[in-house]
Amino acid sequence: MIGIVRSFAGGINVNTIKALERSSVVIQEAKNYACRTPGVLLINCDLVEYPSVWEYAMSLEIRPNPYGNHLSAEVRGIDLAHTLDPETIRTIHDAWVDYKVLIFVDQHISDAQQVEFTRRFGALEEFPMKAVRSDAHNEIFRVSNVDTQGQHLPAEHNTVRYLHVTQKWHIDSSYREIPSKGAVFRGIELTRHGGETWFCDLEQVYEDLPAAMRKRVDPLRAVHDFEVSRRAVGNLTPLSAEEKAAVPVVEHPLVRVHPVSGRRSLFLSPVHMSHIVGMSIADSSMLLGELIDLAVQDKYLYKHRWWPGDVLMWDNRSLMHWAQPFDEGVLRRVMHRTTLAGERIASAGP
Ligand SMILES: O=C(O)CCC(=O)C(=O)O
Ligand SMILES: [Fe+2]
Repeated sequence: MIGIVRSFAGGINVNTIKALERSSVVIQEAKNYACRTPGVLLINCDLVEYPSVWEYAMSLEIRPNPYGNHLSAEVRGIDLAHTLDPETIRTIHDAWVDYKVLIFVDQHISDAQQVEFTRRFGALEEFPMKAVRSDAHNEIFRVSNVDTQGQHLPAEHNTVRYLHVTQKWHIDSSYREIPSKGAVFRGIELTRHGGETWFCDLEQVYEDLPAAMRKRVDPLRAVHDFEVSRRAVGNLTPLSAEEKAAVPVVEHPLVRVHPVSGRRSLFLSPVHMSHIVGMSIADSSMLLGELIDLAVQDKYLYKHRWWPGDVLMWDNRSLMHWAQPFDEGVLRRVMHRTTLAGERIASAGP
C-alpha cells in the first residue's frame, strides 16, 4: 500500500520510520522529516524509494544521493542566508564539481541572499529576455507562471510560453559565446504534480560512448542559437534590438573538457542547437538524435522532486537538464534562478 501518513504524536524518528517500513505502508519519501513541523511525515506516491532517513545535521554534511549513479548530493547543516566562510565555500565548490547537482535542503532565503550566495562562486549573468528578469534583482531569472504581483498568468502569456523552452533538454546559456558554468535554483511555489527537474550526466554519457563514436564526435563543432529555442516554442514576442545583440549565433565544440575536473563531456544542448558545423541538416539531425537517445537513458539521470526549502546548484559544464511540464492553467510554480557566467569552452578535439 502507498499512502500519506500525517500527525504523528511526538514527532518522527528513525524508529518510527523503521516501524513503518515493517508495516504495509511503503515509504517512498521521508527526507527532510526532521526539519519540518514535528509529527508530519509525508509519504508520497510515485517517488523513488528513499532508503535512509537522516538525523538533522548540525554542521555541514554532504551526502551523495542514495540512487547509486553518483549524480547529485544533499547538503545539510548550513544556512545559505549567512555569509559562509571560505573553507565552506571551497567544500561546496568541490562537491558541486564532483556530484554536479547539490541539493541544499531546508533553506529559507531571499532573492538578495540567493544573489549573494551565488556570487561566492563567480560573476553572474543576466538573462537575455528582460520580461523574465526580476525588476528588483536583474540577476534573477524568474521561471514562473505567476507575475511579481502574485497573479497567476494565463497559459498563453508570453513568459509562460517561454517556460516551454526550459521543458526541453538544454544547457543554460549554451547560446552564449561564453556559456554559463552553473546555476543556483530556488523553489518558491512548488507543484505537487509535475514540475520535477531532471538532470543528465553528460560526462558519464561521453565516457560510455563506443571508442569509434568518441573519435567521431571529438573534433566536431555545433551551432547554438537563442532564436532556435524561441522558435521551438513558437510565437513569442520578438526580441528588442538590444536583446538580440546580446545573443548572436555562436559555435561551440561538441565535446568539451571540464576546466576543473579535466573530464570530457558532450556539450549537448538540444533545444538551443541548430546543427553540426560542416554537416548537412539531415546528417546533423541524425547524429544529434543518436547522441540524445544515448544520453537520456535512466542510468544517466537524476530526477529532482521539489520539496519546500530546496535550493539546487548545478554544474552546466557536465550536465544538461529540463523541467517536467505541469498543468499551468491550474497550478502555480515560482522558481528563481541565478546564473554563473562561465569560461570559454576548452575543446577535446585535435
Ligand atoms: O524549472 C525548472 O525546473 C528548470 C528551469 C531551467 O531549466 C532553468 O531555470 O535553467
Ligand atoms: Fe535551464
